[in-house]
This record gives sequence, C-alpha cells and structure tokens, in this order.
Amino acid sequence: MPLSPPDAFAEEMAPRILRGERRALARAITLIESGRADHRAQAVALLDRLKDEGRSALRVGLSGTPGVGKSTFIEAFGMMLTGQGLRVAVLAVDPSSARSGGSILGDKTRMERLSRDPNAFIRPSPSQTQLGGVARRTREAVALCEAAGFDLVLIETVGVGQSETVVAEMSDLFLLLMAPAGGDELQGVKRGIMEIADMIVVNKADGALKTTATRTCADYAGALRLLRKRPQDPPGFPKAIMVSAAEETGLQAAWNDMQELAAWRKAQGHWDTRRAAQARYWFEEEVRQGLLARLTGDPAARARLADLGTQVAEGTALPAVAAEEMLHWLGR
Ligand SMILES: Nc1nc2c(ncn2[C@@H]2O[C@H](COP(=O)(O)OP(=O)(O)OP(=O)(O)O)[C@@H](O)[C@H]2O)c(=O)[nH]1
Ligand SMILES: [Mg+2]
Repeated sequence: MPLSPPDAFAEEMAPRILRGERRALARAITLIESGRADHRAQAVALLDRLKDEGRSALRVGLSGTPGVGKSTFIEAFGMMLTGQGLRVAVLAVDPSSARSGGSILGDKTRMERLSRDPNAFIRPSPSQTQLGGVARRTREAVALCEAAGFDLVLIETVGVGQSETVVAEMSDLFLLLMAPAGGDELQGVKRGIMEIADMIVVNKADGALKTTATRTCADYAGALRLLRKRPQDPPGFPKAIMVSAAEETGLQAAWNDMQELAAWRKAQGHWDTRRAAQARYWFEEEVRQGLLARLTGDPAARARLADLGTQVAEGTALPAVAAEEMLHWLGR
C-alpha cells in the first residue's frame, strides 16, 4: 500500500485519535516505533497536528524490580479506575536486556481483565536495542494516548539500571513499587531512585507478609524523611504506603494520594514548570540521539571516525584535535 504524504495522513488520523479509536491509536504507535524514515515523517506530522489539542492526562511512572507485582498492581489499580469511569492507558519502557520476547504474552495474561476492558489500552514495550530509542518513542506514545482522551497514562518499567530516570522524565508522578523486605535489603535501594520517587508503594501487604510489609513501609518512610526536601513536594510527600495488589487493598488510598499530589502541584505551578523542563529534556535528547545516529549510521562518518582513530592511535593526531575535526566534519 502506498503511503500517504505526512500531512494528508495526519489530517486523516487526527480526528480518529481524538475520538479515542483504539485501532487508530495502535496503528499510530506502531508508526512511532518504526525505524523507517517515511513512517517517521507521518508520525511526526500526526504528533504535530495533535499537539495543540490541549488534552492532558495524568502521567504516572511506575517502576519496580521483577516479581514485585507491577503487572498485578496495574491490573487491579487499572480495573478500579475504569470502574470509576476513567480511561486508562498502560505503556511500558523496558531496557531490552531485562526481558525476553515472552514479556508480551506474560503481561497480557497477567493483565487479562484490564486488556479486555474497553476503557483501557495496553501497549507492551517495543523491542529495540537502545533504551534511549525506546524511551523517546514511548514518550510520543504517551502524547498520543493523551490526545486520545485517556485520563491516566501509566508508564511501567522494570527497575533495573537507568530506565527509572528516563521514565521519570516523562511522568508527572513517579511511583516505586517495593516488596516487603528485611532491613538489610533497604540499604540496597539506590539513593538516586529514592530521590525521584514521589511515592514508595510497598506491595504484598497481605497474609504472612503483612507484618514485614508494615515494618518495611515504616523504614522507607523514615528513609524518605532523611532526603532533601524538594520544592515540588507538599507536606507529607514523598510518602511510603502499603497496598496489596492481589487482595486489592490500599488502592483507593493510593489513588487519593496521587490526586492530592497532582492537585497541589498544579495549584503551585510545579506542574507546568516540570512539563516545560521535560519538553526541553526530550528536545535535547532528540538532538543527542540524532547526532549519535549520524555518527554511527552513515558509512562515510564511520570511515572518517576510523581514519581519525588510526591517526590518534599512531600518535600523529591528538585525541582532542581529532575529535574537533570529527565534530566539524559532522556539522558541515
Ligand atoms: N501475596 C501477594 N503476591 C502478589 C501481589 N502482587 C503480586 N503478587 C505475586 O507476585 C508475583 C509477581 O507478580 P507480577 O505482577 O508478575 O510482578 P511484576 O513486577 O510484573 O514482574 P515482572 O513483569 O517479571 O517484572 C506473582 O506470583 C504474583 O501473583 C500481592 O499483592 N500479594
Ligand atoms: Mg510484569
């Protein structure tokens, strides 16, 4: 099928996205994830066409180590919200090494009820090699979900490595899902992750784990109090709470907390400031990735890099001078 020109495509697709047509949304996200230049042009035209519609969802990042209960939580929490008449989209950013191809199947079965709910939209992470690449596209998928009228966009990531930071850069609120654990394991939580969390949600507060969960929650609350106070936090935040995704307890309280935090940030102007800073971040990230692609994607650039590298290795050029020459060449 021949591709329609970007503007014509955007004109045709935009009203369908705005009506919340799931098939149109899924197709547009596929385009966003595509590596082809003509797909890219269509996707960008569509995003550009939708950017002034002024629709805004609450974007919530959710991270946690494998097995902590992210999928179970999203299913229970999502079902609760759709039950209240809200529309919920779920996207994922995964560092590609963290999961095998089985993840889509696994998540669809874990979120079985939610994936059949007409008021929910679930999109697994695309398989790409670079976290940066996946994340940039997920951020655009968030924008599409927003235009499609979702009230809440949940962005899930497995808590390994850098993906939390990247997800936090596209979220209004960031939740860290934790399992009940002994005191020693608390030490293992990286400070940087604690610092970006708005809420630490201790899951599995049920059955035999409930006592441990209570203690873990108190420990995290204590640890959060020791962190530097951030201007974007009202009194009481960041906070640690307990839920059981399996028994569906604590979920409404978690939602109330999220709404309270979001409302406060909006009223205080932190919301707009943060979204503006995020837009700047993604612009710069796009430039960085573009430069990198030019460096590695173009055979002539690779040849030039190899050639200059040889000169450096042989001692006929200084690394700094050769780098300067390379950058000049790229920018020509
Ligand atoms: N007791 C208890 N078990 C839970 C709860 N939530 C999840 N589990 C169990 O924990 C295991 C992992 O749950 P998942 O929801 O698949 O965890 P996940 O974080 O999505 O894991 P990955 O997708 O592998 O990163 C499953 O066996 C769940 O049944 C809970 O609230 N209480
Ligand atoms: Mg999961």
